[in-house]
Amino acid sequence: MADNLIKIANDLRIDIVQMLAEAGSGHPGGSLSSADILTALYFGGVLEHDPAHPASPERDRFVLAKGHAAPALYAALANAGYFPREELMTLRKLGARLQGHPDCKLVPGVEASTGSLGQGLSIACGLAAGLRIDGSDRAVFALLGDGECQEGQVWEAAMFAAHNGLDNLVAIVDRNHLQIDGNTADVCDPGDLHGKFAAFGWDAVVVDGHDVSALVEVLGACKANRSGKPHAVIAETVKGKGVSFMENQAGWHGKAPKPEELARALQDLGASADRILAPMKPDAPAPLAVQAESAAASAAAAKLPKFADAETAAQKKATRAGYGDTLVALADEGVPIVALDADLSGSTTTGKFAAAKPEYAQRFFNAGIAEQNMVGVAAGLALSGKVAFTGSFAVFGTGRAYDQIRNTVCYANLNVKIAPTHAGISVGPDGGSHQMLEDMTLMRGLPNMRVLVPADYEAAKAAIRIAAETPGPVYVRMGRESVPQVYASDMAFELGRAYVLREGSDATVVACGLEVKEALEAADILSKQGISIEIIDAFSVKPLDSATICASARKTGCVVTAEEHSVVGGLGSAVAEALATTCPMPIEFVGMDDRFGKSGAYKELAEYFHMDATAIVEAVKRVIARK
Ligand SMILES: Cc1ncc(C[n+]2csc(CCOP(=O)(O)OP(=O)(O)O)c2C)c(N)n1
Ligand SMILES: [Mg+2]
Repeated sequence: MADNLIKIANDLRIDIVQMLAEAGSGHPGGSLSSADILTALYFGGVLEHDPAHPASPERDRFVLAKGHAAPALYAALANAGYFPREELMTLRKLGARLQGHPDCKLVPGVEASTGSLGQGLSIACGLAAGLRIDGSDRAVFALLGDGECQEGQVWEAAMFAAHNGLDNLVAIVDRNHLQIDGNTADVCDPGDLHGKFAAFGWDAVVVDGHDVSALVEVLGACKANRSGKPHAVIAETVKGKGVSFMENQAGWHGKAPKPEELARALQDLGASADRILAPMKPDAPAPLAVQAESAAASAAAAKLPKFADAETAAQKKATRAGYGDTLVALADEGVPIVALDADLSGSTTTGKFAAAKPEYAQRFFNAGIAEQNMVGVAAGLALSGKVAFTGSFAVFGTGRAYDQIRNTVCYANLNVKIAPTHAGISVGPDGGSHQMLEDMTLMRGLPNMRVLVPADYEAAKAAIRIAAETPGPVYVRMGRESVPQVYASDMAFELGRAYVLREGSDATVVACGLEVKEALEAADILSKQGISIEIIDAFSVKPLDSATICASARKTGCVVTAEEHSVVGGLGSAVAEALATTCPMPIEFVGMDDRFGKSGAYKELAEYFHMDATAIVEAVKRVIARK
């Protein structure tokens, strides 16, 4: 068997250099260093897998955290039979499934989309936790680079795995001692990785990463050992292994061989004629589909909102108050909810989910103060079929974890719900560091992400429910402040809808979140002055209900937007984009004027920063004057 595995590893290397030469770009060094590890996993009997059934629940999972080594993974998958080997020659070309970094939406056998280093171990943690929830004894393997171990998120994940006793998880580090800028020891020494993983509570072992038999034995033993600790395998390797002029050369990290270099590489690897791949063109890429969010919204029948009665309206409640309870209700109905938090579960109310039932406690994960890992773990849980909600304050839940939300969640269109609380200036005395005013900008810019901004408690509960029922990523923006209730408990909310709360003729005010109550107050003030405004609650900021907004704008001839958020990139921008392309007209923006917040009470801040009803009144007068 050992000879056969050695031949397979060599075959993978032959494929790697050919695909990279054909692509004209990519990463040979770290692909070649990991070829023996992948051989042990896929061909040495370590991974339980079936190329004919890549989604079989009976499979072990493998996450290529060092996603730039995609050529090695693709070569392993193709040679194992997941797709035709000839397709390897389409790598990195327009129309190809084989993207420069692994894409789990496109390629059978690829478990997770990776490429932004430091995130794969978190995803693997989520997968391992998901298997445990499902009562499966399958294992999860992740392959990391040694330079990658400089990412703090790796150690967040290491702490999480040990804390949760994920003994079905095996992290393999491709310890080739090189990264882009040179030796890992010179760039920023990751040091004794064996000692570090051991200190984090892992079972750690060092192995020769080019001895396939030893790898099979060690990896198999890790998989079998369920002693309560996760497993780290530090595989000592040589970057560029197998191609003489690439070995131990940092310069060959991310450079494709030229034709004469390919010939030398193939000679080094003793490639026989039958292993040579012919150039192949991918199919033409599918034509771009129109991103028809607003079209979908316009198709929805106009419905009148159901309002709270006066008594209910007077009972103020925070939008966040219904979050945890709604998660419990959804789980009770059989939705496979998992909830995660980052040490704020009391404030966000996700703790209510954990406390509701012992089995929900098993489906709740406190990542500690580690938002990046929290989002990565949520992604892994989503990949194992769960509907994953993450809680934190908006500033940390979006800002600290933006790259994780972008590259791990949205890129793969995973069923992760980013539902933080304490957005905007209503956080009050905590001050500018905690007053998140750019989250809508960040979230609405992300492909696949939907953005819901509830105006009250009922709308927030509905938003959580819609998020759970909508496949893919959804952002729900909740606040800390208690606000009057606008809606009745039987109001039916929909994704992509805005609601006309007051009809009027002189100006349209489009508000969201806490600004809805300010807009309602402004309407009362203005009506006493003989000015009639139409108020729209833009519950769904993305997709935006541009049909409802434009219809109102055409009627009144001018628009004010109001948001407890920066005027850069949030609701105002979304409405301006919609109006500019369909019915250009005067528009004024109420919101934070491109600056940070300050400590103070919410009411004081709303007045100071011109985000209160008075500010809306003034903006309405300005915009009417411009008609
Ligand atoms: C978050 C992030 N930062 C930077 C990069 C760019 N990058 C790609 S590969 C690489 C070096 C990786 O070195 P290592 O983890 O040691 O991988 P290997 O040596 O196995 O190729 C860097 C910095 C990235 N992909 N992700
Ligand atoms: Mg390295």
